[in-house]
Amino acid sequence: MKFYDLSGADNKRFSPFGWRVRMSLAHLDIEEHTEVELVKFSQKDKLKFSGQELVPVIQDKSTIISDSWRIAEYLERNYTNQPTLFSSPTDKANEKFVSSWVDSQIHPLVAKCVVRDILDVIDPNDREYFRRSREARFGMSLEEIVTNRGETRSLLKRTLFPVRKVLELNPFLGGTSASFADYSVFGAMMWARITSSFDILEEHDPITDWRERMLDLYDGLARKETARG
Ligand SMILES: N[C@@H](CCC(=O)N[C@@H](CS)C(=O)NCC(=O)O)C(=O)O
Repeated sequence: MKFYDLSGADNKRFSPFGWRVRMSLAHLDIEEHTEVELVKFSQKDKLKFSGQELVPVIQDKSTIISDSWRIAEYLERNYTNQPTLFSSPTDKANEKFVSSWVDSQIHPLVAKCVVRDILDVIDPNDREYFRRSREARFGMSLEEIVTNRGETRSLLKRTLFPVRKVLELNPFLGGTSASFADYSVFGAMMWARITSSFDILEEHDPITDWRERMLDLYDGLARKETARG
């Protein structure tokens, strides 16, 4: 299987959606057996075969799948006898809720904290495209987007309230072990960790302890990826 993941300069893998897939592959114990093809913003030609322009993508023999949710469904269907990423149809429906909530409510706030810093960790050839596309999306300069990121972090803390409530009762969003819901929230944390020295979580937040547990999973897979100090 080949896994196409976004990369910055120095092979930095910071895509939140890429992290969902990477953690799912590790969950199913196939991460180490997967060939990784890194794709920079200016290397979209590498994705032509998939008929679209976004990473992550996986190619498994003749099967080509894009979109982290659809990839996870495929992996669960084909690489395990027993469903574990989404343990039951009810869980799966709830995990779709969580991943969509992260996409719509958490990612915009994380972006408002780190989008300017991303510019520094991507390939110099990608910077003009990144600045232009993100400034068009937000309707202001990258520098303006991240002004007041202290306030954005407070809003993020309030928005993460439901995550905190689950983690007060369970070590993971998946209950006793991590599931796709954990990988969805954690992807956002990795996005910030690799691209920025600004910590998007405040000290003494129980979510920080969960983040440490997630960094330790699968022999410290995520912790091994260099954080931006
Ligand atoms: N819904 C997709 C979203 C994928 C996505 O937005 N990927 C971003 C990287 S995080 C991308 O490829 N961006 C390329 C670009 O902005 O040019 C998923 O869950 O995989």
